[in-house]
Amino acid sequence: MKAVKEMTFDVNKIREDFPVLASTVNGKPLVYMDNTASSQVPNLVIERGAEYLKKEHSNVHRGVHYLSQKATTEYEAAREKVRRFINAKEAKECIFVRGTTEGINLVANGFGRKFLNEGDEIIISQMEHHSNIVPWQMIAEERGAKLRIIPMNETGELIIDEYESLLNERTKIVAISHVSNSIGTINPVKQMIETAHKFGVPVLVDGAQAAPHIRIDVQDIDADFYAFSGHKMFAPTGSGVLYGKKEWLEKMNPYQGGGSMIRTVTLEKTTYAGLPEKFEAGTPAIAPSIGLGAAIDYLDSIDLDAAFAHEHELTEYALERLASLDGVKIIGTATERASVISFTIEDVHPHDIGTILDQEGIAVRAGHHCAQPVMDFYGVPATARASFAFYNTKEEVDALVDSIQKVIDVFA
Ligand code: 7TS
Repeated sequence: MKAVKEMTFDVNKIREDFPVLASTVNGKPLVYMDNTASSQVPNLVIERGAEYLKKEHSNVHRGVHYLSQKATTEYEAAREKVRRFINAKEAKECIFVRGTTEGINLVANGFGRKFLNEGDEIIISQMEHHSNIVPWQMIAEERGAKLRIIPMNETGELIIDEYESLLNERTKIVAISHVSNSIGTINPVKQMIETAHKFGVPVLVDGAQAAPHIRIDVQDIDADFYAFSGHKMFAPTGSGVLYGKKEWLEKMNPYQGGGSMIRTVTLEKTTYAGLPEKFEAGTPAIAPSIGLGAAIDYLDSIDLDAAFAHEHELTEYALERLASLDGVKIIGTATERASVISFTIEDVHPHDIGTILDQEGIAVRAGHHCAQPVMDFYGVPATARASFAFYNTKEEVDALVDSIQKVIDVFA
């Protein structure tokens, strides 16, 4: 009989896995609520990184000696963990990159230089992070293509009817976020992909904010490309993945040229290696990628569904408590949302909110969150943003709300 995983989630026990959470900042216990920017790292990942550097470090895919083979085995084992984590068909469809930004640039260049021509159209949305806007603007300019934008409504949801009317025979690719980093909206990507496929158009999903908060199944949503960052899902910086369907990756141009991505090189001509090497020029981020594999091991070791349910509860609780404060406005009120809450306080600059909260030991981000078009849409220069991971607690939300009340009092 298959063992049924017991549903248990003890947040205090989980917190013991993340050493930084026990620290103090400005004499107060650290309340870390900037998980959208970067999440914290559990002991298992820290220890795996140290073990690799102490005992296994070498370059990959090039040595016959023991250490190089060991590093290669571990690096490729991490790729297999990624495959399982996102349910890709084959590990070679999972390209290790430095993060979401590099993954999207890889597709914009590798796909764009091959398939985009004068007059072609690329569809993105109004709520994208700059890293899912700028690479498309750059390649559109280079290839004479045009960007078309899916608008959103006041609650921060994409207007799906408008999306459907943008798709046509000139559309060559759609690039949309799974979860918005600035307002937390979860977009109906499965439905949007199905619609694009009716036009034969491939879809890239920016999963930077989905990978740490919802279960990813690239085959179920039928994504053609899916990019995410390790450092937002409990792994070190410098790790990330671009998933691509084999059929597309094989047809695309390489993004960068160099060692490891070749089959043969003469001074006149180069032929390229197969997947995934074709897209991993030079020495890859070996230690961070192995760290990402360890982060997946960690997520496998906890009750992830219960962890996500805990995050959801925290978000609902925080939204309810924040709504009771005078002068606080929540920016983005989509029904389907992840644990990201953007807000403003009347007559207080978000940077002042961030600074005062920091004095209380509370880490939030203040700024435009690399989503200036979203700020423009709401007519604000910036917001303060609290974003939770499963290690945050209700008591921390209370501390956040109490400190926001202090901000309001200071500026009253
Ligand atoms: N896409 C989304 C939706 C993101 O939230 C981010 C980073 C990126 C792409 C880029 O990821 P990177 O790992 O390549 O930098 N978002 C944020 C944020 O919200 N605050 O700091 C970084």
